[in-house]
Amino acid sequence: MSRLQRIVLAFAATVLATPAFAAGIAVQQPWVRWLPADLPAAGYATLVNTGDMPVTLTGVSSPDYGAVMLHRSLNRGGMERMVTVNSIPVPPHGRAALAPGGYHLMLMQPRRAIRPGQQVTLTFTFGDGRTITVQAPVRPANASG
Ligand SMILES: [Cu+2]
Repeated sequence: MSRLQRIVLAFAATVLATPAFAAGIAVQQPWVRWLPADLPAAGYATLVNTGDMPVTLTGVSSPDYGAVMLHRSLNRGGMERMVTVNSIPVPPHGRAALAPGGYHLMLMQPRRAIRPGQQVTLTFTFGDGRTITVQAPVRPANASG
C-alpha cells in the first residue's frame, strides 16, 4: 500500500467515525426538497437535544447555496404563509422538527446546478457556537420525507 493510499484510508476512517452530533445535540434525517425553475429549495431535519439545557439553532450555512434562511410556515385562517425566524429552540431532552408545514430552511442562490439524487452540505450553528455539518439528500418536488 502506498503512502498516499494510507493517507486516503486514514482520512476516510476519520470521516466515517465522525457522527453528526456534538455533545448533547444531533441533526437527524436531513433532506432537501428540490423545486423547479428559480424557486428556492426547502431543507428539513430533526434536531435532537439529549442534554439538560435548552439549545437554540441560530443559523445554517452551506457551500452549495449563497443564502440559507430559517423559515416557519404558518396557517392563518386557511392562508399558508412563511415568516423568517431568527432561531429555532430545541428543549432539553426534546426535539425540534424542521418539517413541511412548520419550521424549515429556505435554500437560495444555488452555487451549482443542484438536482434530485444529489447531496448538499448543510452546517447547523447553535447558540453556544457548536456546529454540526451533515450531508442532505436532495429529493424531488413531490417527496413527502
Ligand atoms: Cu420558506
